[in-house]
Amino acid sequence: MPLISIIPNFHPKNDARLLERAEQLRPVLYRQIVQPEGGFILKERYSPDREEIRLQQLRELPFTKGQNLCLDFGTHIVGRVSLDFAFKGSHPDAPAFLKFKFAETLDELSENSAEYHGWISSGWIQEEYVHLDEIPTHLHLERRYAFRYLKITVLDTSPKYQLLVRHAECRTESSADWRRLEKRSYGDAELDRISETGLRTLANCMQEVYEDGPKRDRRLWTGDMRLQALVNASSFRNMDLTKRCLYLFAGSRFPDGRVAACVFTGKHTEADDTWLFDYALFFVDALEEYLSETGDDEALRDLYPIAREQLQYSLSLCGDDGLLKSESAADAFIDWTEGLDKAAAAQCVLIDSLGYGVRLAERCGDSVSAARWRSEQARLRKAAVKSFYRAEENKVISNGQFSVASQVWAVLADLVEGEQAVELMRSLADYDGPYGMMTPYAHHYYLMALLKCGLKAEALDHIRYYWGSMIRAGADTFFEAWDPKDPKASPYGGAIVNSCCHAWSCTPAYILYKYY
Ligand code: RAM
Repeated sequence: MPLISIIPNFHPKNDARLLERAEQLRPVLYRQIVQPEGGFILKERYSPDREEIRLQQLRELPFTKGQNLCLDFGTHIVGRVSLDFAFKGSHPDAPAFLKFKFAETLDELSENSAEYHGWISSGWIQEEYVHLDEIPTHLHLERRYAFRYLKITVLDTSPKYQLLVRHAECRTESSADWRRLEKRSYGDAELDRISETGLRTLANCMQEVYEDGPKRDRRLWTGDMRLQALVNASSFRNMDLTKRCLYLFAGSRFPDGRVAACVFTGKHTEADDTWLFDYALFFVDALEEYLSETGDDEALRDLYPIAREQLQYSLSLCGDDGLLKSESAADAFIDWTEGLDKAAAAQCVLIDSLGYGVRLAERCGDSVSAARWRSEQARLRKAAVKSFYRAEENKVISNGQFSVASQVWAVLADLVEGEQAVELMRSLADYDGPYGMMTPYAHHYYLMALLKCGLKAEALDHIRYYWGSMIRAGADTFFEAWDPKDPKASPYGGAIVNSCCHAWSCTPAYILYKYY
């Protein structure tokens, strides 16, 4: 179901002091020059059939109308591309007219953008049309791309000349400093590869903020940021980036103080007019997780009041029966699974966040809030058990619906505990019914629930099965949405707009490091 929120005359509440602090924390971007490692020619426009070419030959290879050249940069990168072109034959008497297509994966390379009719903007598809008026020429593309492959299609030259691609390079950008990373090995090639791929995914999303994906949406979402911050704390340790993102969320909010689901951070910082029930609460969790790593007093002082507001607001959406009202539960994200009933999971996110809130309040010496949230947590949990948990079947049912997300969040929020929780999580291992998980984001919380139950071997198997299958499908970085049984699945109505380097999928790098 599309997630589109448009609030007429929306004016976010900006706090100049907090935004100034975020500005001071703007990170340095590390850059590297990367050149293609190989090249090939796609035999047909949208087919994966290809003819390899040797890079040494490339400089002298003439291209003419209708031909294409695909450059392979060896792995997923994020940066700005420059190319040098020359010609063969008579002096060019007409511009060279080119189409550039940047693709994160081979599958994306052979997709036809004209066939995309989904609900998310096709503007995200990384394609450009370029005229070269003077040849030889040096072309620098100012736009930043996320890609491994660059396909250049020669739409036209003229009968008098052919085009030569003399040189191509990408100047990469990331705020992750690889030199800070200690070498890690799990003594197992597959796990090492999964960990490295997770770290590359995170690094390529670490720009001036934690972007959800450097291809799309290229912005800061709370749900993604929380997971990125966890992985970063266990790897690159750019703690100022986490702090900056927390300040950005705090610095531009809904007029009533709610933390927006995402923030635009271009020239001006501006909260998006999208609010998601669970995402606002992840601000609370992420703040507590950041403080437990840093003990940063300034951040605690500045941001605790905002975290408190989020919890108070969410509690105000619960009825006297201790249940979150249905319209508020529907405002939660949870996962892209079509038709998912979110009542149980959303309530559990709140129960879980109240625990983070209690720890924050204790850090601040706010014993009144700590006591209130402890008792609210118990009240909401009791109501949730009564309403959603079927003890005789050991299942959580949300408005008549069984879903993996409801079970996972029920375990994370201690609705189901001990042996029951273990049994419930074990029963999900082979689950293949409706309302399963659609994204690595949901699979992350599934892993956390397994680990909470002490099911370490099962969590490891799942990492190998799920994240391993992305690698087996050719991933250099982990994808936004992935179903091993349906590789073309997309929440947007077309895989061409899926992001194949998506921050919320990088967490095995953290889980392996922390638990194994
Ligand atoms: C998409 C992005 C982002 C996610 C939101 C809810 O637009 O994939 O990562 O957080 O949805």
